[in-house]
Amino acid sequence: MLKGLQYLRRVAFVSVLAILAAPAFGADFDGDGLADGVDNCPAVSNADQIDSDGDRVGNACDTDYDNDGATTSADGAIIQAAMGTTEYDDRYNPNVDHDGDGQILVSDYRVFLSAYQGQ
Ligand SMILES: [Ca+2]
Ligand SMILES: [Ca+2]
Ligand SMILES: [Ca+2]
Ligand SMILES: [Ca+2]
Repeated sequence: MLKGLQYLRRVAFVSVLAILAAPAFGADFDGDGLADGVDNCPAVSNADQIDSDGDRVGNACDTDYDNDGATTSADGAIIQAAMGTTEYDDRYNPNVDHDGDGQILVSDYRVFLSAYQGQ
């Protein structure tokens, strides 16, 4: 009886190892279940992969709101214009809602700031 249980445990353990080691799955740096190669934010956990402006960079890490290739003060102006809004407001901008909670708050602004100051 105990032997059978140990066997099952071993099989389960080996299966998990096989899944983790399978090259097809690749590395998943942020642990959101999507391999880095297919993850639109490889360094930020965003299992939903929402990309509202369609530039293939997920909202969770896309701070280039005007899509000019860099995070600049122009992008800062875009998120500032939407600060404090919710998805029911006209000024709400889904592109700057990094956590996708339907509100543009300081938490979203921090994502912009860290990208802006980090360059
Ligand atoms: Ca990932
Ligand atoms: Ca995007
Ligand atoms: Ca920009
Ligand atoms: Ca938000």
